[in-house]
Amino acid sequence: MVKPNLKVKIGGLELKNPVTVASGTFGSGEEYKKLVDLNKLGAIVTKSVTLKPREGNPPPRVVETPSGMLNSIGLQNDGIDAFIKDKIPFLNKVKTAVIVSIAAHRIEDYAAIARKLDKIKGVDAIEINISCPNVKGGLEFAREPDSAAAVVRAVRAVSKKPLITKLSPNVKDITEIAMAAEEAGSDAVSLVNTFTGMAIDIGAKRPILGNIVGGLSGPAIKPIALRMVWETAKKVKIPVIGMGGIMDHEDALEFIIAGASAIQVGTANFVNPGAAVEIIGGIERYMRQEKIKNIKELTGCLKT
Ligand code: RRO
Repeated sequence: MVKPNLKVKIGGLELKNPVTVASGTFGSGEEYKKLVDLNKLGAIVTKSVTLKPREGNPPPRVVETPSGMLNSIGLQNDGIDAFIKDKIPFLNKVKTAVIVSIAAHRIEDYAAIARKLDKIKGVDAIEINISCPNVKGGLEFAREPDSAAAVVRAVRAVSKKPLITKLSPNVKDITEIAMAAEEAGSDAVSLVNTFTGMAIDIGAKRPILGNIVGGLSGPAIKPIALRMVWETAKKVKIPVIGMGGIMDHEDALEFIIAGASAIQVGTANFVNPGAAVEIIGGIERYMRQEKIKNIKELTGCLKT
């Protein structure tokens, strides 16, 4: 059998395969260059960047739970100008799509960051993070269709890059937010960001995280994320990028069969930096076994 075709399209952007690494779990890629052949990845999604530098939340910022991980990083980053100066030169050398995640508290700040990125060669798409659970107001734009749409419209007005809107699971109906993002001009939606949760040190009778609450990711959230991806993919015409506890190629295939055009590997990178590359190999093996020539045949092929 000829090599299966794993190429997928996200708006105008073609990815060599559907396996990408999730924002906040892979730095800006350079940190992983000695561990992983970055050129094999479908895309690198960088840690969310804000207009001005941010120190992030007080430690501890990460805690392991029996089936997942809680984080409360609090959007630590050096700000967009330092990102462009320090990170883009390396990212320009990688033969992988680069998706820059952006976050803000004000609509005009989202637009200001996107305007700066619009001029930068080597930024292939923007992921609009409206769903950070760990900073005050970080989730505000993700909660209502109108506010999500307002952010997307403001970014769309200043950017020609493909736009992906990253959605929160901490909402009443994620499909409504996805449809609003589509209507406002988003080229894709990615879901889900982390679920708000907490952990307590029973000896000290204190929260373990410095910020008390954090975002839960990992295998614990996979069935819920999968259900949300399935529901969303039925409601929008734009590509859905699925994530939430994908640890191996079988998890990735579940998301693709549920309706995801591409997937993001997040928490698994902390356990095994090679996870995403292994997942690409696993998907290819499955396609050969099942005699599937094109990954597009798999997206949303769920029989119900
Ligand atoms: O930085 C964080 O604490 C963080 C962000 Br921006 C996000 O979108 N999701 C998450 O779990 N943590």
